[in-house]
Amino acid sequence: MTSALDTPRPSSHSADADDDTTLMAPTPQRRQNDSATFASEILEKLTYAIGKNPAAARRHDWLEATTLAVRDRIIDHWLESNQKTTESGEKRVCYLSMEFLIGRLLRDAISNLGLTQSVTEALAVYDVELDMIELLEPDAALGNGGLGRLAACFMESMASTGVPAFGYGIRYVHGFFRQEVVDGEQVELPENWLMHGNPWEFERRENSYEIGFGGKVAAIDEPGKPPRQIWRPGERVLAVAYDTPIVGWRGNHVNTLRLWSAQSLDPILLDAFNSGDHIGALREANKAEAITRVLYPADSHQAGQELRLRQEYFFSSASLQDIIRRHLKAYGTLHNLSDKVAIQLNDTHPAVSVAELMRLLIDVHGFAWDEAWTITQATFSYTNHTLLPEALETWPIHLFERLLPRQMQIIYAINAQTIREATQKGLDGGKITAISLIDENNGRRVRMGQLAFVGSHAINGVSALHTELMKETVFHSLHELYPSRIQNKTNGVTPRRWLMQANPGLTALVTDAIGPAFLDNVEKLADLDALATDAAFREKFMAVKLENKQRLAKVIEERLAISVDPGAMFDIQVKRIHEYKRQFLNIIEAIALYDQIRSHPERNWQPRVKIFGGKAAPSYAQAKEIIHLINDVARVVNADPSVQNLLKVVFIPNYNVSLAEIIMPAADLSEQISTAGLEASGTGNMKFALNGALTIGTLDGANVEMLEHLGEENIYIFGLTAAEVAARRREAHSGRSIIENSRLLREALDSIVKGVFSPDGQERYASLVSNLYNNDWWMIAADFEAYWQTQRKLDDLWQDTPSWGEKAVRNTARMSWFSSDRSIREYAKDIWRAGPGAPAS
Ligand code: 26W
Repeated sequence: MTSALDTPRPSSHSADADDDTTLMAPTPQRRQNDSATFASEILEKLTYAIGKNPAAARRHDWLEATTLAVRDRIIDHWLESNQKTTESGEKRVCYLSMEFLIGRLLRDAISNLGLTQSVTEALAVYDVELDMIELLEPDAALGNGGLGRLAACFMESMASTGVPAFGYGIRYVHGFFRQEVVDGEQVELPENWLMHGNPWEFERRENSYEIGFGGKVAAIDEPGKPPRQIWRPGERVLAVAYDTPIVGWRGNHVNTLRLWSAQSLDPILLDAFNSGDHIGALREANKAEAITRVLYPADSHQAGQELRLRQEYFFSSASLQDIIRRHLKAYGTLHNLSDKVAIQLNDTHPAVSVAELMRLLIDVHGFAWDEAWTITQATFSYTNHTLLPEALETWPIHLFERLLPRQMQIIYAINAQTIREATQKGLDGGKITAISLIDENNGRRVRMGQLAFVGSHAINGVSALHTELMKETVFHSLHELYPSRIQNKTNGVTPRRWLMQANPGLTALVTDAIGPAFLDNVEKLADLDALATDAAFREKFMAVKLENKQRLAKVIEERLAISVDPGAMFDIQVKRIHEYKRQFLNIIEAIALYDQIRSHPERNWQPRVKIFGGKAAPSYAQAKEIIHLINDVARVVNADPSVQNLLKVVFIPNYNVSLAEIIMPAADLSEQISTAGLEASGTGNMKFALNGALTIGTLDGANVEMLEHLGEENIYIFGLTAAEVAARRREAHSGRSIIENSRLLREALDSIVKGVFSPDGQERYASLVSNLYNNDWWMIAADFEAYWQTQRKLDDLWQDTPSWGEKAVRNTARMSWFSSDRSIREYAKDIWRAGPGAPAS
């Protein structure tokens, strides 16, 4: 165990056992990968690791035996990767993220190691199907949505592109809640991914660190030495590391996802226990362990709870102590830290790291302020994922001071230094208020965005539009002060998981058509463009789509007992439920369509299945009402024989990574309809289009760049621009006159208010609807007409099968730029200066 709380440590080599030594095998043995070897190894694992023979084995035992056999291969590659990085002294990237939404790992590992065929054949020997057992693996839901999934795609891409990296996060006992729909409403149930153990993780007790909270700061004035501050925490908990290997494409490189678990320091030695108060002692242990018990289920609203701040500091401090220990062991000094380590802050959740690294450098390792600051800024960079004011983290000063008194002092000092610099550069009072790390207007709060910004050498947005808006809005004044710091890094998704694994049918077809080069270089997908006008190819492409739709239709039938026609257009919106994402706009359009089909049955309507999925934050009342409305509408529409073959509405409960893997390949139409200026990037938009769905979307987030890459004839853009939304908001826009002038919209809203979909609850949606009349903050009324018209254009296109098919093929062909490999290469080159091709340091 290492303590960096109050004992100044000499800059010397540590004797701790650690990952580098445990993972330093002489020459790892290479196992055979043929199916016979696999079959015998799976049998051996079943027998000796699980203690069963094939006759007694349940499906879950086969899953575990298979996982262990595959894991052995990964460990071989893992050892090699670690050894290579340690020996070469290459720079490492440390990706600090509160969330890693990794989903299931078995298919990912098997596919990246090229073992799919061997493992399938090996299991067949025992009459076991890989496709069946892999479904039993829990979906690791250590994240809410886009930010967490991006971290998972980035980990996979760093391994695939050979960037040596650690992902650092929290090992939540309970991940994101499981959603059920009962009587149309969301019900939240606890998630229990560790229930059957977790064969992917390795506990590393030797990598444990003490994390302090509370207490006091003492000034120490020793003769002949400069006075210094020492933090004496009132509480300490232990952070224990759990490592999961992350395998890159073809197993060329394996990185580590290191998640921290909180444990009480030593419950047995607690005074309470000694005095016989066992319950009291357990209370202490419980309090410590509560830190990593559950993921906060909020993706756009700051919870503001003390426990959340504890989580943030806990994993930040543990990660930094770990980084420092490894660095000291290799180099014996921290002066060159930023040459060897790049730390990426995934949003502001780990932003307290800026103050914590300063504390460790100054108080523990004896650095002077100026050098500590230079090292800190050169080491950190920060990604912003949202401009929503309610999502920008701030903490009340009194809470921060009580929990982290020394870090608070350091933040004040950073603030004073920043304001000095701004004043010297001639910034006026208003601008100084804007850059201040302390918000003086709302009961004095620490602004984590400002802290992350000033502590970093590079700050990035996640799409071109979002980055420009960052410069104009939240970070306007900081951008003026440090004009070269903000840069754009448009998001991406890993083609391994989101094309090759999720869509084996399309992968086989593409391999057949253009050869396998795209597997290693996704940009080769562009070769498909030439086939978009080839009728035979298009038909095969749409036949694969149909199979994927049949697979989804089966899931819908099994889970919801709703039968949908795979020949209908699958129009899908899956993502967190939020007002700005405008699922409400989508369901109003469904209602208007329902009305129109019934009043004009003679028109040439095209059959559609409107599919929704997503979770609402448990405390977000409006989002939950929207889920309720979708389910209410679904019940009425699906039971109405007059629209039977033309319209179905489906809400699939418990949207998660595993469901996404079934849904993305099965979409004809992808709904990306956020109020312009509010979706930082979106990554679902990329997964859908890569799998050949057309997009209906606003000029928001990465949709803007998708338009550039796809060409305007291959994407359906509608609605107000970000600038127009901002202008309307300044003019105190309301929806009333728009609604009064649009019969379609008015009638749809009237039917909601009249209780057509909620005969048992007439008032249920009154406020949802009156918000549109009185305010229309999210521009739903404002964009409705354009949305409706664009949907009808898509109806027309649907009838023209060759044209639809051509556009679908072009979507797959032209989406390769949105690979997270491309994002990672840009980060590596422009921000981290790490990875293949980086200058040696
Ligand atoms: C403090 C509460 C909280 C928690 C999480 C506020 C905000 C967040 C995240 C920033 C929410 C999030 O997941 N943002 C999404 O990040 C994706 C990856 O960059 C983007 O593609 C999405 O547009 C963005 O909404």
